[in-house]
Amino acid sequence: MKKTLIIGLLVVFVLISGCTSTTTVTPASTTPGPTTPAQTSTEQQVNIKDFNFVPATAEVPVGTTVTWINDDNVPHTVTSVSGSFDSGSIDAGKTYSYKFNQAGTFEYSCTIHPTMPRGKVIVR
Ligand SMILES: [Cu+2]
Repeated sequence: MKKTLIIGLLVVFVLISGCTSTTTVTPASTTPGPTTPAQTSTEQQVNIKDFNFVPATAEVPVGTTVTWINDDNVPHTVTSVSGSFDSGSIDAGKTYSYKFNQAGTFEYSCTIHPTMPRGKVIVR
């Protein structure tokens, strides 16, 4: 009587330990995957407010889409000094987006208001 109980307990114990051991034997693939900075599509917002580009200088990673939002009640333009992009007239409340696929420093101005301080996008 007592022997069978002990055997039964042993069986149960073996079963439990067997179960736990199988669950813990999960192939631990601890090979640290190479952190490849894949082409991330980030976004940056620049507001045009009170005849200013805010922020005046935006630093972004390559592949970033910059969206300018005209918060003034007059039209503005976002015109690259080097000629790589030109929004044309952005009406009040409207936006213009441009994706920067190359590293570099891109200065831009508003052709409607030449006295407006220039803006700059630094792509890294
Ligand atoms: Cu303007």
